[in-house]
Amino acid sequence: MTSQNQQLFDESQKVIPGGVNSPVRAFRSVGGTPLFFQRGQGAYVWDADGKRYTDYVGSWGPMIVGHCHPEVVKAVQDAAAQGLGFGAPTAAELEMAKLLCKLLPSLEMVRLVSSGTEATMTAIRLARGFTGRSRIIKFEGCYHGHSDGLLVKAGSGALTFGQPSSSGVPAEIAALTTVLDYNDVAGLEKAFAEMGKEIAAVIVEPVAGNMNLITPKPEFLNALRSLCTKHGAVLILDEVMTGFRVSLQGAQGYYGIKPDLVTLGKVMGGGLPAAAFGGRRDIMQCLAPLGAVYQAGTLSGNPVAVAAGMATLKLIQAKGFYENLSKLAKQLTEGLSASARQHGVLFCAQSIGGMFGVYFSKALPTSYAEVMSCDKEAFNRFFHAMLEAGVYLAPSAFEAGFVSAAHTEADIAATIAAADKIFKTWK
Ligand code: HOZ
Repeated sequence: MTSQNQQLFDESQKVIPGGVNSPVRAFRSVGGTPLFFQRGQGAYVWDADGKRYTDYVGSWGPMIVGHCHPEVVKAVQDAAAQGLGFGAPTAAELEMAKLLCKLLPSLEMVRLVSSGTEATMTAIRLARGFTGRSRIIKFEGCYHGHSDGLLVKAGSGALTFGQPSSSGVPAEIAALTTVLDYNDVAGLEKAFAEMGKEIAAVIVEPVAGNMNLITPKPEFLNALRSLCTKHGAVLILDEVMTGFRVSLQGAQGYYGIKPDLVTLGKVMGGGLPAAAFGGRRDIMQCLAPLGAVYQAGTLSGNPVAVAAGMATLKLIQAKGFYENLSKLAKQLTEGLSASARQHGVLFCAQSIGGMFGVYFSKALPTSYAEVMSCDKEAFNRFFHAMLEAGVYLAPSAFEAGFVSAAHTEADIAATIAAADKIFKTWK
């Protein structure tokens, strides 16, 4: 009998390109039929065939308190009952702006938008408007949404399909983006020495989470900060993924680095479309209606999305929240690594806060090149075996994984046991 997932996928492909509304969902990297989800509760999701999975994707990061947390659902219901959207200011947006500025000290002012792509795209425009310069620097394998100038040697789905630079991006636009190697201080210094006066901004994922997971070397973060300051370039930390994920103060708090602009999304929307960018007051004041840099959005600050985000931001401020989250992620990666070691499988894993990476390689990768040399086929086999065992990992070797506060130690132990069974007979 054809599974419901398969039937839905067959039909979807007739009316939706590739059958999906975002490329990595198509399972092209790992092969097979994508799951169509019916519902989620806590740490679990159920597919169209009614099969339950322990979820380590968490909607690609937002579900930090688990699916359908009662307080988030109630907040959404209450907000929806008051009006789905006004396209006008609300008190709730002000509350969210104040809370974001309180939690992230680098935010002196913030503007709400609807997606991470919008946030990064506008942060770049703002940096260009502020500096009067055009060139931007990004790092190979980092993903900052799908605006033209940022889809150059990008990570996530772009990387997954071997097309890190998208067709449709004019060469003239791509030429304004300089791509360097992540964690390469010498490369960064050279770029600034050669064209420091042209550089409007450097945009970086402070923990790279769209080419699997790569942590930053402290000297790399220091060089980013000092070179941007020295040359008058705007340092944009893209914390869409790491914001409220690696710690309550994001990666900037975790590593103690102060950006000029920050982009946020995912967790701050609690699963609904809310995102933001913000930072130094003198830069943010260049935005319309105060300044000449334009940005707008009918859905910006949508009250239902803001309600979901605020309820989530309230929950993550609970005492011990990040200690517990980090402990769970660590238990997972340490347990998987120990099992692989015991069975002689070339595998390693690491976590930071509530995000983690698993690699079929001898050592933890620190660069794009090292991620690319991990055994992708081994990951794909592991992915499918885990899926069979009821564990949902990101369907690509180039995406980070996420745990939520709804995962229990028993969930983690069951996941490790499932992997152990697979590693035992691994060839
Ligand atoms: N860009 C997301 C992964 N890093 C994927 C989003 C999606 O497919 O929903």
